[in-house]
Amino acid sequence: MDSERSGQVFEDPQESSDLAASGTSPSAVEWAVGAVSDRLGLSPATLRTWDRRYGIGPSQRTEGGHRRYSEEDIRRVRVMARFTARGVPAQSAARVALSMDSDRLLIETGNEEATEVPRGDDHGTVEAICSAALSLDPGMLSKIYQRTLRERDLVAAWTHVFAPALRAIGDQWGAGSLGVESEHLASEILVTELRSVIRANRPRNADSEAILACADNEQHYLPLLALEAELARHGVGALGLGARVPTQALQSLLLSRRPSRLFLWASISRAVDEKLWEVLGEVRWPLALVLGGPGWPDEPPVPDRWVTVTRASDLASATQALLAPLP
Ligand code: B12
Repeated sequence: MDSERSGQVFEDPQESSDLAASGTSPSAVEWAVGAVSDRLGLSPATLRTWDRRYGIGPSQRTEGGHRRYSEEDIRRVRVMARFTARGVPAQSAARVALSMDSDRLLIETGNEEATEVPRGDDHGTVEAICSAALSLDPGMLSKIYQRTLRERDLVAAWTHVFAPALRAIGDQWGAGSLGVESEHLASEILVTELRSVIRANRPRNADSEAILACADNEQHYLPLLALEAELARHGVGALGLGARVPTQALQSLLLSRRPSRLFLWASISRAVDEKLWEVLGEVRWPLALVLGGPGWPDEPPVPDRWVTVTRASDLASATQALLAPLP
């Protein structure tokens, strides 16, 4: 573990920006090298080199000698990074950055700070997603989703961040405080990110043994994608059919492929007497059916001779049910 990442380092972005905005002494805020590296996208090695060679570094150190950056130190590093990125030699860039006083640094870096991905706990990340959706900011949404996927495993990212954010967005839409365009944007960008997890992990030679589909007329398919991505991470390929799979199409597919596992998602309430149950009655081979989503009836009328039904309450249990050996 990088010792400079450890210790009691203040990392509350809300509080830090409040302090910065109110002009409170920047020495109150301390960031370790790793945290500065995450915030600015610069490697820890570069940060250390700039400190050692050019004096562009932290104004404080811990008793153990570890670097601790203040918000003002970070602004100076931003200026240095901007000049060097434009090809200005490091020595000259450092001279300019060091010549700037607090006010000048604030003016120079204000815009960049505004586009920084906010940091925080899961709750803070959910709020950041909602606020990026509200301000229709696709770049910020991608950054937040990507960072979450980098820092958490997929099940944790979905369960603790993405699903709560989707629910919060749904609630805000229901209350009229967020437009449907924000809901579309937040889900479209998440679709892109989940698809890239699927692409990066898709097993090369695995047969697509499981079929994943949304019920007829069901447009909500993000949970399906999350499941496909998680199965791919386990090296299991699946045939992900996405939204609104007509019951008739599902029927032909079932009869022609005779899959051993089928996952069906429904967010919107289904009728107890719909054709799907009849179709499942035609199954004449062992089929593990996993139902996910709040739309299914409590006791679906599935004939139990060949079809075993499991209700999955979350991504982890759906994955488990589809990975379990067949009875
Ligand atoms: C994104 C979204 C959309 C997008 C979907 C985009 C996409 N690519 O999927 C779009 C804009 C297309 C859309 C359309 C509609 N939507 Co919509 N949508 C949502 C939203 C915000 C997120 C959906 C989602 O992915 N949820 C995933 C998880 C977060 O859902 P969950 O139900 O909370 O999950 C629970 C469990 O199922 C489980 N769980 C969570 N994740 C997983 C994963 C797996 C694998 C498993 C097994 C379980 C599981 O844990 C949760 C705890 O109970 C929800 C809000 C919400 N609360 O879900 C509304 C919501 C589902 N939509 C709603 C509605 C009404 C609609 C529309 C009818 C609106 C309209 N008038 O046009 C349409 C069309 C619906 C249709 N015919 O399918 C309502 C549904 C109300 C209802 N039950 O009838 C909701 C709840 C919004 C609301 N607050 O009213 N929507």
